[in-house]
Amino acid sequence: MANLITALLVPFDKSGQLMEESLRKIVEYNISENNVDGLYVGGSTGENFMLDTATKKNIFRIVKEVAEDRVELIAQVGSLNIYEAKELAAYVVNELGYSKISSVTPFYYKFDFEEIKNYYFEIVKDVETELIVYSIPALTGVNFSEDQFGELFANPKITGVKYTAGDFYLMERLRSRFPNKLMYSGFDEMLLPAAAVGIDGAIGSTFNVNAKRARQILEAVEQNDFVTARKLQAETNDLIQKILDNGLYNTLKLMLTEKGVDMGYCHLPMKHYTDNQVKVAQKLVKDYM
Ligand code: HMN
Repeated sequence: MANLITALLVPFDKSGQLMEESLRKIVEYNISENNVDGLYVGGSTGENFMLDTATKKNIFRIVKEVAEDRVELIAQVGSLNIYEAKELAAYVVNELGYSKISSVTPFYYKFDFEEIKNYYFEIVKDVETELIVYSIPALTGVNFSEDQFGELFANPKITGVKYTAGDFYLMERLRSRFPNKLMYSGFDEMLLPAAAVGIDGAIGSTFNVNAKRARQILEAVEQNDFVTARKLQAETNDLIQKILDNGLYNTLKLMLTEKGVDMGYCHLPMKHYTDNQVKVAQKLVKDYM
Protein backbone atom coordinates (compact mmCIF):
# COMPACT_ATOMS: atom_id res chain seq x y z
CA MET A 1 0.00 0.00 0.00
CA ALA A 2 1.07 3.58 -0.57
CA ASN A 3 3.07 5.22 2.21
CA LEU A 4 1.61 8.07 4.21
CA ILE A 5 4.17 10.82 4.67
CA THR A 6 3.51 13.95 6.73
CA ALA A 7 4.79 17.24 5.36
CA LEU A 8 6.14 18.41 8.68
CA LEU A 9 4.97 21.67 10.26
CA VAL A 10 7.66 23.63 12.09
CA PRO A 11 6.91 25.70 15.22
CA PHE A 12 8.27 29.25 15.56
CA ASP A 13 7.98 31.71 18.42
CA LYS A 14 6.64 35.24 17.92
CA SER A 15 10.04 36.53 16.82
CA GLY A 16 10.53 33.76 14.25
CA GLN A 17 12.93 31.58 16.26
CA LEU A 18 12.64 27.81 16.00
CA MET A 19 10.89 26.23 19.03
CA GLU A 20 13.14 23.21 19.38
CA GLU A 21 11.24 21.29 22.08
CA SER A 22 7.97 21.70 20.20
CA LEU A 23 9.64 20.47 17.02
CA ARG A 24 10.67 17.33 18.89
CA LYS A 25 7.06 16.90 20.06
CA ILE A 26 5.47 17.27 16.63
CA VAL A 27 7.90 14.71 15.19
CA GLU A 28 7.01 12.27 17.98
CA TYR A 29 3.29 13.03 17.59
CA ASN A 30 3.41 12.14 13.90
CA ILE A 31 5.24 8.90 14.58
CA SER A 32 3.42 7.58 17.62
CA GLU A 33 -0.05 9.19 17.37
CA ASN A 34 -0.51 9.64 13.62
CA ASN A 35 1.40 6.44 12.81
CA VAL A 36 2.69 7.83 9.53
CA ASP A 37 5.32 6.05 7.46
CA GLY A 38 7.54 9.03 6.89
CA LEU A 39 8.21 12.74 7.24
CA TYR A 40 8.86 15.26 4.48
CA VAL A 41 11.09 17.82 6.16
CA GLY A 42 11.78 21.35 4.94
CA GLY A 43 8.93 21.64 2.47
CA SER A 44 6.40 24.39 1.93
CA THR A 45 4.63 23.22 5.09
CA GLY A 46 7.86 23.67 7.05
CA GLU A 47 7.88 27.35 5.95
CA ASN A 48 11.36 26.46 4.72
CA PHE A 49 11.85 29.11 2.04
CA MET A 50 11.83 31.87 4.68
CA LEU A 51 14.64 30.33 6.76
CA ASP A 52 18.43 30.71 6.88
CA THR A 53 20.81 27.80 6.27
CA ALA A 54 21.71 27.27 9.93
CA THR A 55 18.05 26.97 10.94
CA LYS A 56 17.34 24.55 8.08
CA LYS A 57 20.25 22.36 9.25
CA ASN A 58 19.10 22.54 12.85
CA ILE A 59 15.60 21.34 11.84
CA PHE A 60 17.00 18.44 9.79
CA ARG A 61 19.25 17.43 12.71
CA ILE A 62 16.54 17.56 15.39
CA VAL A 63 14.05 15.61 13.27
CA LYS A 64 16.59 12.86 12.71
CA GLU A 65 17.53 12.78 16.40
CA VAL A 66 13.91 12.19 17.41
CA ALA A 67 12.81 9.96 14.53
CA GLU A 68 16.01 7.91 14.33
CA ASP A 69 15.24 5.11 11.86
CA ARG A 70 11.60 4.61 12.88
CA VAL A 71 10.15 6.26 9.76
CA GLU A 72 11.47 7.30 6.38
CA LEU A 73 12.86 10.86 6.26
CA ILE A 74 12.91 12.92 3.08
CA ALA A 75 14.76 16.26 3.23
CA GLN A 76 13.61 19.02 0.92
CA VAL A 77 16.87 20.84 0.16
CA GLY A 78 15.84 22.87 -2.88
CA SER A 79 16.76 26.53 -2.89
CA LEU A 80 17.23 29.37 -5.33
CA ASN A 81 20.82 29.27 -4.09
CA ILE A 82 22.07 26.08 -5.71
CA TYR A 83 25.18 26.05 -3.50
CA GLU A 84 22.99 26.07 -0.42
CA ALA A 85 20.97 23.16 -1.90
CA LYS A 86 24.20 21.19 -2.44
CA GLU A 87 25.46 21.98 1.05
CA LEU A 88 22.17 20.84 2.60
CA ALA A 89 22.12 17.68 0.46
CA ALA A 90 25.62 16.74 1.61
CA TYR A 91 24.70 17.50 5.22
CA VAL A 92 21.50 15.45 5.41
CA VAL A 93 22.90 12.49 3.49
CA ASN A 94 26.49 12.24 4.72
CA GLU A 95 26.14 13.54 8.28
CA LEU A 96 22.55 12.67 9.20
CA GLY A 97 21.80 9.62 7.06
CA TYR A 98 18.53 10.76 5.45
CA SER A 99 17.42 8.16 2.93
CA LYS A 100 16.19 10.58 0.26
CA ILE A 101 16.36 14.21 -0.69
CA SER A 102 13.85 16.24 -2.62
CA SER A 103 14.11 19.56 -4.34
CA VAL A 104 11.57 22.10 -5.45
CA THR A 105 11.91 23.39 -9.00
CA PRO A 106 13.84 26.68 -8.96
CA PHE A 107 11.33 29.53 -8.85
CA TYR A 108 10.94 33.33 -9.20
CA TYR A 109 13.17 33.70 -12.33
CA LYS A 110 11.81 32.18 -15.49
CA PHE A 111 14.46 29.47 -15.83
CA ASP A 112 14.28 27.42 -19.03
CA PHE A 113 14.16 23.64 -18.92
CA GLU A 114 17.88 23.23 -19.62
CA GLU A 115 18.66 25.41 -16.60
CA ILE A 116 16.25 23.45 -14.43
CA LYS A 117 17.68 20.15 -15.58
CA ASN A 118 21.22 21.37 -14.84
CA TYR A 119 20.04 22.45 -11.39
CA TYR A 120 18.80 18.94 -10.56
CA PHE A 121 21.81 17.15 -12.05
CA GLU A 122 24.16 19.49 -10.17
CA ILE A 123 22.40 18.89 -6.82
CA VAL A 124 22.80 15.10 -7.05
CA LYS A 125 26.25 15.11 -8.69
CA ASP A 126 28.39 14.91 -5.55
CA VAL A 127 26.10 13.03 -3.19
CA GLU A 128 25.11 9.36 -3.06
CA THR A 129 21.35 9.56 -2.69
CA GLU A 130 17.97 9.48 -4.38
CA LEU A 131 16.22 12.71 -5.31
CA ILE A 132 12.47 13.24 -5.59
CA VAL A 133 11.58 16.15 -7.86
CA TYR A 134 9.16 18.47 -6.04
CA SER A 135 6.78 19.68 -8.72
CA ILE A 136 4.26 22.29 -7.60
CA PRO A 137 3.32 24.42 -10.63
CA ALA A 138 0.71 26.50 -8.76
CA LEU A 139 3.41 28.01 -6.53
CA THR A 140 6.46 27.93 -8.82
CA GLY A 141 4.94 28.47 -12.28
CA VAL A 142 7.09 25.57 -13.54
CA ASN A 143 5.21 22.93 -15.58
CA PHE A 144 7.04 19.90 -16.97
CA SER A 145 5.86 17.88 -19.98
CA GLU A 146 5.92 14.09 -19.97
CA ASP A 147 9.12 14.14 -22.06
CA GLN A 148 10.79 16.64 -19.73
CA PHE A 149 10.07 14.38 -16.77
CA GLY A 150 11.67 11.66 -18.91
CA GLU A 151 14.83 13.76 -19.29
CA LEU A 152 15.05 14.26 -15.53
CA PHE A 153 14.33 10.60 -14.81
CA ALA A 154 17.13 9.58 -17.21
CA ASN A 155 19.47 10.42 -14.34
CA PRO A 156 19.45 7.26 -12.17
CA LYS A 157 19.76 9.34 -9.00
CA ILE A 158 16.46 11.08 -9.78
CA THR A 159 14.06 8.42 -8.62
CA GLY A 160 10.65 10.04 -8.43
CA VAL A 161 8.35 13.01 -8.25
CA LYS A 162 6.22 14.63 -5.63
CA TYR A 163 3.36 15.56 -7.88
CA THR A 164 1.41 18.47 -6.43
CA ALA A 165 -0.99 19.20 -9.26
CA GLY A 166 -4.49 18.30 -10.37
CA ASP A 167 -3.66 17.08 -13.88
CA PHE A 168 -4.50 13.40 -13.55
CA TYR A 169 -3.98 12.76 -17.24
CA LEU A 170 -0.30 13.68 -16.93
CA MET A 171 -0.07 11.76 -13.66
CA GLU A 172 -1.38 8.62 -15.35
CA ARG A 173 0.96 9.07 -18.33
CA LEU A 174 3.94 9.33 -15.98
CA ARG A 175 2.77 6.35 -13.94
CA SER A 176 2.49 4.18 -17.06
CA ARG A 177 5.65 5.35 -18.77
CA PHE A 178 7.93 5.29 -15.72
CA PRO A 179 6.67 2.36 -13.62
CA ASN A 180 10.00 2.11 -11.79
CA LYS A 181 10.06 5.73 -10.65
CA LEU A 182 8.33 6.76 -7.42
CA MET A 183 5.12 8.75 -7.63
CA TYR A 184 4.05 10.71 -4.54
CA SER A 185 0.83 12.70 -4.59
CA GLY A 186 0.91 16.17 -3.05
CA PHE A 187 -2.68 17.40 -2.78
CA ASP A 188 -4.46 15.80 0.17
CA GLU A 189 -7.88 16.87 -1.17
CA MET A 190 -7.18 14.71 -4.26
CA LEU A 191 -5.78 11.69 -2.46
CA LEU A 192 -8.50 9.34 -3.71
CA PRO A 193 -8.07 10.07 -7.45
CA ALA A 194 -4.29 9.96 -7.06
CA ALA A 195 -4.48 6.61 -5.27
CA ALA A 196 -6.75 5.34 -8.05
CA VAL A 197 -4.09 6.22 -10.64
CA GLY A 198 -1.52 4.38 -8.52
CA ILE A 199 0.93 6.08 -6.17
CA ASP A 200 3.85 4.93 -4.05
CA GLY A 201 3.04 7.46 -1.36
CA ALA A 202 1.24 10.64 -0.41
CA ILE A 203 2.97 13.65 1.12
CA GLY A 204 0.66 16.09 2.84
CA SER A 205 0.40 18.93 5.32
CA THR A 206 -3.04 17.92 6.58
CA PHE A 207 -1.75 14.49 7.66
CA ASN A 208 -0.45 16.36 10.73
CA VAL A 209 -4.11 16.43 11.87
CA ASN A 210 -5.96 13.98 9.59
CA ALA A 211 -3.64 11.00 9.16
CA LYS A 212 -6.19 8.44 10.26
CA ARG A 213 -8.76 9.31 7.59
CA ALA A 214 -6.04 9.61 4.94
CA ARG A 215 -4.81 6.12 5.83
CA GLN A 216 -8.39 4.78 5.61
CA ILE A 217 -8.74 6.29 2.11
CA LEU A 218 -5.60 4.45 0.99
CA GLU A 219 -6.86 1.22 2.55
CA ALA A 220 -10.29 1.53 0.93
CA VAL A 221 -8.76 2.11 -2.51
CA GLU A 222 -6.47 -0.87 -1.95
CA GLN A 223 -9.59 -2.98 -1.34
CA ASN A 224 -11.40 -1.49 -4.35
CA ASP A 225 -14.00 -0.13 -1.94
CA PHE A 226 -14.68 3.17 -3.68
CA VAL A 227 -17.93 3.83 -1.84
CA THR A 228 -16.04 4.01 1.46
CA ALA A 229 -13.12 5.87 -0.13
CA ARG A 230 -15.46 8.56 -1.53
CA LYS A 231 -17.19 9.01 1.81
CA LEU A 232 -13.85 9.43 3.59
CA GLN A 233 -12.53 11.83 0.95
CA ALA A 234 -15.72 13.91 1.23
CA GLU A 235 -15.31 14.13 5.02
CA THR A 236 -11.64 14.96 4.55
CA ASN A 237 -12.46 17.68 2.05
CA ASP A 238 -15.08 19.22 4.37
CA LEU A 239 -12.25 19.52 6.87
CA ILE A 240 -9.63 20.74 4.37
CA GLN A 241 -12.01 23.36 3.00
CA LYS A 242 -12.59 24.74 6.48
CA ILE A 243 -8.85 24.68 7.20
CA LEU A 244 -8.08 26.54 3.96
CA ASP A 245 -10.83 29.11 4.62
CA ASN A 246 -9.36 29.79 8.06
CA GLY A 247 -5.71 30.02 6.85
CA LEU A 248 -3.83 26.77 6.13
CA TYR A 249 -0.68 26.76 8.25
CA ASN A 250 -2.08 28.86 11.10
CA THR A 251 -5.06 26.55 11.43
CA LEU A 252 -3.01 23.34 11.31
CA LYS A 253 -0.72 24.78 13.98
CA LEU A 254 -3.61 25.91 16.15
CA MET A 255 -5.29 22.50 15.90
CA LEU A 256 -2.12 20.80 17.10
CA THR A 257 -1.67 23.36 19.89
CA GLU A 258 -5.21 22.51 20.96
CA LYS A 259 -4.18 18.83 21.02
CA GLY A 260 -1.30 19.65 23.38
CA VAL A 261 1.58 20.14 20.91
CA ASP A 262 2.35 23.87 21.10
CA MET A 263 3.14 24.88 17.53
CA GLY A 264 3.66 28.58 18.16
CA TYR A 265 3.29 30.97 15.25
CA CYS A 266 3.88 31.12 11.52
CA HIS A 267 7.06 32.80 10.34
CA LEU A 268 6.76 36.40 9.16
CA PRO A 269 5.81 37.65 6.62
CA MET A 270 3.06 35.06 7.18
CA LYS A 271 0.47 36.52 9.52
CA HIS A 272 0.21 35.62 13.19
CA TYR A 273 -3.17 34.12 14.09
CA THR A 274 -6.21 36.01 15.37
CA ASP A 275 -8.64 35.12 18.20
CA ASN A 276 -11.23 34.15 15.65
CA GLN A 277 -8.85 31.72 13.92
CA VAL A 278 -8.25 30.11 17.33
CA LYS A 279 -11.99 29.62 17.86
CA VAL A 280 -12.45 28.01 14.45
CA ALA A 281 -9.46 25.71 14.99
CA GLN A 282 -10.80 24.61 18.38
CA LYS A 283 -14.13 23.71 16.80
CA LEU A 284 -12.40 21.74 14.02
CA VAL A 285 -10.53 19.70 16.61
CA LYS A 286 -13.82 18.94 18.35
CA ASP A 287 -15.63 18.02 15.14
CA TYR A 288 -12.93 16.12 13.23
CA MET A 289 -10.10 14.86 15.44
C1 HMN B 1 5.39 20.44 1.46
O1 HMN B 1 6.21 20.81 0.63
O2 HMN B 1 5.41 20.78 2.63
C2 HMN B 1 4.24 19.55 1.07
O3 HMN B 1 4.68 18.55 0.28
C3 HMN B 1 3.18 20.32 0.49
C4 HMN B 1 1.88 19.55 0.34
O4 HMN B 1 1.79 19.03 -0.95
C5 HMN B 1 0.81 20.53 0.63
N1 HMN B 1 0.92 21.63 -0.30
C6 HMN B 1 1.04 22.90 0.12
O5 HMN B 1 0.93 23.24 1.29
C7 HMN B 1 1.30 23.91 -0.93
C8 HMN B 1 -0.57 19.91 0.64
O6 HMN B 1 -0.59 18.97 1.67
C9 HMN B 1 -1.64 20.98 0.88
O7 HMN B 1 -1.31 21.78 1.98
C10 HMN B 1 -3.01 20.38 1.12
O8 HMN B 1 -3.32 19.49 0.09
C11 HMN B 1 -4.08 21.48 1.23
O9 HMN B 1 -4.24 22.14 0.01
